[in-house]
Amino acid sequence: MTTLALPATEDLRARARACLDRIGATVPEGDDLYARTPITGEDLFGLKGSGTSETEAAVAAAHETFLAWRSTPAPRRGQVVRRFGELVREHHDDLAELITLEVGKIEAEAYGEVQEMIDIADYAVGLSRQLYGRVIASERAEHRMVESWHPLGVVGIISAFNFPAAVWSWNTTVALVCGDTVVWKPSEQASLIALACDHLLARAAEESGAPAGIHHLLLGGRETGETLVDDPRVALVSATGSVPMGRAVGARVAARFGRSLLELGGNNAAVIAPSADLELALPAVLFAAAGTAGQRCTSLRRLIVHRDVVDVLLPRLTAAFERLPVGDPFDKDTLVGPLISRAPLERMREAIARVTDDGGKLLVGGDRVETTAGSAAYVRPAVVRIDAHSPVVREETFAPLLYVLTYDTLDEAIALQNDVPQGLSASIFTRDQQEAEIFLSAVGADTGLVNVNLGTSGAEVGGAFGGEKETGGGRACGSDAWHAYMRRSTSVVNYSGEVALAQNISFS
Ligand code: UN1
Repeated sequence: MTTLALPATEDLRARARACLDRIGATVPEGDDLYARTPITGEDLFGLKGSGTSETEAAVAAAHETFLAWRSTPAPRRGQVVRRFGELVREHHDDLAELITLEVGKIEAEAYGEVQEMIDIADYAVGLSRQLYGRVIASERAEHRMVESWHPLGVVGIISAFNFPAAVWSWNTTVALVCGDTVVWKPSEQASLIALACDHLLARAAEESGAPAGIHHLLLGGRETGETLVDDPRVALVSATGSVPMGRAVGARVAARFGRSLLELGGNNAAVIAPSADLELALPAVLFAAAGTAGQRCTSLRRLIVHRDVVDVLLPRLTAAFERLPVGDPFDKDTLVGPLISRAPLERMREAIARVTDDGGKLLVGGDRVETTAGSAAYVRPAVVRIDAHSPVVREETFAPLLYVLTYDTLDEAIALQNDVPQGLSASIFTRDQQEAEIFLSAVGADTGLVNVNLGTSGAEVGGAFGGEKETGGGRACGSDAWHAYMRRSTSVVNYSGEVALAQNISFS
């Protein structure tokens, strides 16, 4: 087996510097935290972080700005997002390159992530003219009942490394048109991308006449996040990350009666029914399981295959996994880049060890790819055949590890899909319409995203994105997810000139 040759960290540092220069962002150098590239696993820059007093000052400034921003007409608020979208288009290549450099996504996927930023910006601009309320029939004569939506306040965003720019954009573009201001604590593993996004938004604000204080970036770790989460001026905390993180954030925010929007782990399954078109299912499964090196919250973790097709599907699937090119994400032929760090590699190996102890069988992959850079974490995507009821299947391992389980009846497949604590995404591959409808119905998959004849990942921004159970219940992106970023008021106007109590009460 040959050793994977990787570029020199020195060159990657120069590339990162050049991207940031073209974008116009400056790096606050210091030694509080380190920007790293997973391509070699080595540090790029030492950074200055935000301490407690900076965090508090950012929230105070965001709150101060909110008091004026909330009265700016929503279509005008949309102008800052429109300009932001233009700047993202202009710097599409630079942002994508930075994403590849800092989180290791292959170029096509990094480019796609920036496209997702553009898509949500377009969506939010349209939304800025559509923050509709309702008129509701009043039970009283000559009374009008209306529902209005008003800006909520400061939105605190805590984002993960795996969608370092798009998930922030989902939250920020929508929050801004809703009249909120934003304080963002990105993942420590994606500070450079955050600096780039923050700079482009600041430029958009300046060029569209919006106040600079609508957005604040905090670089830092857990402590910075906790200060943000506990601040009563932060009306909504939108957090993406692990279930333990969400459990802690949700409880702390609830304790002060704040609102939270949680996008946590997934343990997503695809069902391969006997009638499935395997030509369609195979590439979809491959992308969902091994794309982004298995580091999407929507990544496919469990393949639930009908017993009649498993022997046909498995050899083809394992052969396809075997051929997956793992390597430098800047290499055009690479489909699987590095893991973000050594930690998920270790967790993947532990999971494989547990599975094999439990009677499961590793069919392909799972071995670390030797590289010229010792700290990098490249792994061959793995497929494991395992008993459907093995406890390890209920856990999410954030790495390219796919469990294959078998089933006999659709009811059993649905029960298996639902028998995990997480509830983000599920799909079924079938040509049987009745089966598809049942899978989508109230007695079907219990996830927030449910697909037919496509994989579990790669949702479009137009729909509401999020999931149930330990995934946290939040919804971001399109549809009516903007409601989470606003406060609702119900108002009744009496134009009858008379006293009329609801429920026919007489009080005279
Ligand atoms: C995530 O992994 O946190 O649906 C977000 C998808 C992307 C977003 C994933 N649009 O896979």
